[in-house]
Amino acid sequence: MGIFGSFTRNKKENLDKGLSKTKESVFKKLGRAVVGKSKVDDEVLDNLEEVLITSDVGVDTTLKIIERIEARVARDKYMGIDELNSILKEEIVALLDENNSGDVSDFDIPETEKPYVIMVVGVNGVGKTTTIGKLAYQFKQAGKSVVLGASDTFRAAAIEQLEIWAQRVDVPLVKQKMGSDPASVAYDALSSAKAQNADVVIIDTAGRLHNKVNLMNELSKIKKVMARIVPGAPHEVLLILDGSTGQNAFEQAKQFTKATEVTALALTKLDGTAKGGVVIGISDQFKIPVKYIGIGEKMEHLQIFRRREFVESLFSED
Ligand SMILES: Nc1nc2c(ncn2[C@@H]2O[C@H](COP(=O)(O)OP(=O)(O)OP(=O)(O)O)[C@@H](O)[C@H]2O)c(=O)[nH]1
Ligand SMILES: [Mg+2]
Repeated sequence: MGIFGSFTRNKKENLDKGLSKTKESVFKKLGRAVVGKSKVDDEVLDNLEEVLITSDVGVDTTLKIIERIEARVARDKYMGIDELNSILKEEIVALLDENNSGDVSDFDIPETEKPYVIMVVGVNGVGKTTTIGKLAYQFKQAGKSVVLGASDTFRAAAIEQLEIWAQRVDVPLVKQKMGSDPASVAYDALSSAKAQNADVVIIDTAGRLHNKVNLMNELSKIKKVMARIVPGAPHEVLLILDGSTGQNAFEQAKQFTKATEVTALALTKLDGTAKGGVVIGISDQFKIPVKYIGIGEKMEHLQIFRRREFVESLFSED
């Protein structure tokens, strides 16, 4: 197995640990849902529905999952309680596979776009800057050269925070003074990346401006400027959502995707919350793929969202 075996094992351990609060809560509830039962009947299905809804999977996605299990019980005539867990996992993975193409294979970027430009958006405090730092780390590990752009010029602390990440990961940062034009910072960052022949540029943006219209105008202005320097940029607009806010993350995704074009989602802070089920709901309800999940504050605590691994981890006891 060599290093790959232990590498994979570490990732699984990180995932299990990161999801431990959700796992614990889901498992407790599942246990209660089937207590004293030997087969899956209507009462078990009702209880299961409640387990999924109270685990922040969301009503629509929960109903789809229950329908699938019902159909299966009807087809097979009998389903023992001991089979329920593995069938639940199977059906959730199948559901998520339905409206999504394959998982992203790894921290990678298309080689056809150079520099590949990622613009990171989301409301304040969701984990944008932290996710950028973690992404820079992963891309660098994968042998890519990375440039960061501090287009959140709204607060001085925002620029400093990105600067700390740039130093930690050892990648160049392009910044200006607080209060300067975010589009101008993006312009500089892309120009610098081009001049250095860098592989990836990641642009931080402000989550809070005076109001929402201002924010959306700002984002479209940044985009326009980017496309002037690198045709087709931004290649990716990554919306960050705070998973620990459960159904609020859902609402934010709805509002943001209505107001601006988003191409990928990242759900952060899944450690420290029992609301991890929200990833399943969001992955099912939005056409936009969940690409990354944040499971801690450290550099290595960002993972590619892999449906099967995620579901497997969430519904397994250890
Ligand atoms: N536990 C945990 N904390 C996280 C994770 N991601 C981000 N955080 C923490 O969440 C807080 C906010 O993260 P930021 O990266 O500053 O969020 P932001 O969206 O850039 O915030 P603004 O710049 O204020 O809009 C910080 O304390 C981070 O350490 C995560 O996956 N797990
Ligand atoms: Mg920030």
